[in-house]
Amino acid sequence: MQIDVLGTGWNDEYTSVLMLPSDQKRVDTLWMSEAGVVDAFFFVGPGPKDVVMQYTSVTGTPAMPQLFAIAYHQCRWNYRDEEDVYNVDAKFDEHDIPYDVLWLDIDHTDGRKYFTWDRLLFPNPEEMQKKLAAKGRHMVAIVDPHIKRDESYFIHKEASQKGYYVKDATGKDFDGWCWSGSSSYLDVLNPEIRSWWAEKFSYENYIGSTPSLYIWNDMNEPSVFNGPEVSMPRDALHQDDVEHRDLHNAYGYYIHMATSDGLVKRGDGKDRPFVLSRAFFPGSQRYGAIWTGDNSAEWDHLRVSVPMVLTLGLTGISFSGADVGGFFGNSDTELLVRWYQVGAYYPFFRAHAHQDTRRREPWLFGERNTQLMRESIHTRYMFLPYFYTLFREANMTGVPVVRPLWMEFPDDEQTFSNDEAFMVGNSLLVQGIYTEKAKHVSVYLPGDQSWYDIRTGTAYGGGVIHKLEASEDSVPAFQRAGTIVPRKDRFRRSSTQMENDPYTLVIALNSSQAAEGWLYVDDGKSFEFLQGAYIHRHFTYSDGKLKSSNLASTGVRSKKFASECIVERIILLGFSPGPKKALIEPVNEKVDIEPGPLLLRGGWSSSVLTIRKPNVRIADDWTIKIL
Ligand code: NBV
Repeated sequence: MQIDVLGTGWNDEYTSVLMLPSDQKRVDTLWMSEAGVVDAFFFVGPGPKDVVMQYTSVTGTPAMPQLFAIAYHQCRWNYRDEEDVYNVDAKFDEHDIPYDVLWLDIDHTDGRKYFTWDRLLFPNPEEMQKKLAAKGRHMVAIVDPHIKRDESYFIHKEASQKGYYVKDATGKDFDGWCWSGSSSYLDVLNPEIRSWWAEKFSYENYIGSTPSLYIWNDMNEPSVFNGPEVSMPRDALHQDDVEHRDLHNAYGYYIHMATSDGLVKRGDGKDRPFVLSRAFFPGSQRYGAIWTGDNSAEWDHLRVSVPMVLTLGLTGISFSGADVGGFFGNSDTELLVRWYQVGAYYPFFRAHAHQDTRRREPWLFGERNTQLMRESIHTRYMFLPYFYTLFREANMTGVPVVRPLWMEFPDDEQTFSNDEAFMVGNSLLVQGIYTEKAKHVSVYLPGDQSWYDIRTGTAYGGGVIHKLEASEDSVPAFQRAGTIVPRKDRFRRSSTQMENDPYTLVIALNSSQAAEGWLYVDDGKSFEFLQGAYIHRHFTYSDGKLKSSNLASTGVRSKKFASECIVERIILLGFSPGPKKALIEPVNEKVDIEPGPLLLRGGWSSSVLTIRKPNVRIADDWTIKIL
């Protein structure tokens, strides 16, 4: 097996590690590096979470994204023109499907000169972004790093005059072929050139951009169609005559860094950036999200997306996802639906498709399939408070948002080779369905505690493989006993419109009749959380009492975040015999506990109990006694 340790896509193996087969308990490896000095760090754990924490203490923890960025993204190469954008946007509303971001691929530009617009197709880009922003929606435009060699293009003119391009071995500006035709590449190894690039994202420089526009860096390996291994020649020269072979794998990282800095600096510099990148390097997690590149509409590509996303998480890159639906080829409807069902749990949830594929927005496959895709997207929106809390955990500790089962159950050997199921945080287990017309699906539920089906509330034993009927409605997902998961159950057009909505807490008891969970909330947008403007709660259930206590630092907090949001519903799983009343303290009010549905639009179940309208504020300390 050959592992491309620092590979950034394509076939570029600049450092390879060969794992040599061995029957013994030890593993031998052979390390080969094309150039440079190998820095080896050993992270001793002992647990898998400790290793990731130690690794990200060296390379950096993931940036905290804006809330919108972890909601659903709709992409396609290409949304053709403004009319297309408005139609797609309107259809989401018509079909009652939330989405947060609409993406523009390379053909929105004037001749693939990035930072420009094709004014015939997009005559009023600012107005277009503002119209979507009025519904709390955002847009993302692609900005690739190859610069068209066209004297009338302001980026090229300035870059060539300033001598900012990577040089070929003879010292001339390197000229390679990419989407824009004859192109040159900025020498982003040089900090001066990175800040020049960052400046290009200011509203004055990027004409037609507004505060709701964010960025996608593609082709940043960098891709050079006529170069060796579709990249830059190894003897191309960067600043101080550093050869490309010495930094190839970091090229994409530097572009990502400079783009992300540009978005921080534009305007009043208050908002967190969002930049998606295809190429990455250790540390890329500090600059934004990564996707797994050009996959295909095939069942195996759906299957492999899960270990790919899990592996990225283990390398500190927790904000990642695969193209939902598969980039190349036409997805059959069942595959597309299953992909939405799994993709709804990727940290980065975006549908994307190649320009040669048939259109595949969620309403194009008949009412039943629209409903199934809508439900998957709704599931993601429902769990947004939980996801956001996990993103903050990743931001503070490096522990990824989605985790292999063995990260949560390191003592359970049965989890070691299972990469078809995964954990979202410590509380949810998701099992993908990766075959056509599956009648059954086997799910291994680790540990010795129960698991509750997130749709029905049915309890399943831990430490057992369960053979379940495969439902077309969803992939199997379970809440682990002993956890409390925060949700928001009202569906709006976009995540930003859910800001003031009330919460639901789902408490799943373990065999000691206890559970705990967390909720992190801030303005979802700015950097003020770094100065203390956030709410961080710890929910515990034990001795018949649910308590909400403050986790936020009690030290000096120069900024505050206030929220009037309340908890509108508490769902109890694993309570038997069923209690009838609850006492809310400190207000001393008694409320009823009734049987009820686990999901707002789901079936009714007598094993699920609900405290309706406890109306406690998420910002406050309170206790609810189950009587
Ligand atoms: O910009 C066009 C595509 C993009 O849609 C895709 O997501 C990238 O991975 N891009 C690659 C270049 C074309 C690939 C065939």
